[in-house]
Amino acid sequence: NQLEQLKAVKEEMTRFMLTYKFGMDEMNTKLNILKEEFQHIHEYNPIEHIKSRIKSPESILKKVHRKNLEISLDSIRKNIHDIVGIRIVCSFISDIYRVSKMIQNQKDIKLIECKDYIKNPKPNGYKSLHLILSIPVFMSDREEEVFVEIQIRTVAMDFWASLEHKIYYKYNKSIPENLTKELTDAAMVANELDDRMEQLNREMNYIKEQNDTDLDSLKIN
Ligand code: 0O2
Repeated sequence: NQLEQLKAVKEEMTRFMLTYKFGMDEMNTKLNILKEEFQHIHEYNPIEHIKSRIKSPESILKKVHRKNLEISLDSIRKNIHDIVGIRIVCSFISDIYRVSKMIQNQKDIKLIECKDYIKNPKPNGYKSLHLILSIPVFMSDREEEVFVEIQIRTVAMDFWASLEHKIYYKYNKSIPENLTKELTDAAMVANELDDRMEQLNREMNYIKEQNDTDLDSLKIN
């Protein structure tokens, strides 16, 4: 009888994790469509690359413990919003908001929470736009809303965050003070690079628009 019970729990866990995989697949399909269509229409791609992952059952349980949550699938479903994590890396800051809007404009996607660490960076210098979304997943006998966390950032923000993340874990979550200061300085440099690249991109677009207008007037004449 205990064996039967264990089998049932295992089956429930597998179904639970599968639902998140489907949610991730669906969101990735949506993002790839946006990416391809944008490239086709605007001859430009605001998305540099996309990475996605599903939290392992072990990390989910660690978070349950850290947040002192009730130990049940229902409580995990309600309270842990980053079982599916997708990171979108863009070239320019303006692309981040453009992509975020395109995602939120889709009818079946609900915005649950938006944390704008670009307008309000973390004290260490961390920047990114975080969206918690819910997306419906249709299965053979039910429909389920799945939470997905999307982090959208520039190449420079991503470069900084991945190094900071490595250092954070290397020093067991307490980074020495001199490194903290250097990381904050580096975040400022990354920030400055983003601003300059954005400006250059604006100038390039302006010149392109001018050229297009000149060409159009040539066609009319
Ligand atoms: P990992 O390994 O990337 O998954 P939460 O614990 O998610 O409920 P919080 O802190 O409100 O609570 O979430 P927030 O602020 O939205 O941050 C969640 C994720 O953003 C983190 O996930 C990181 O991926 C990223 N992040 C946030 N702050 C920092 C930072 O200072 N440096 C770096 N490098 N990344 C950051 P995890 O689960 O912590 O880590």
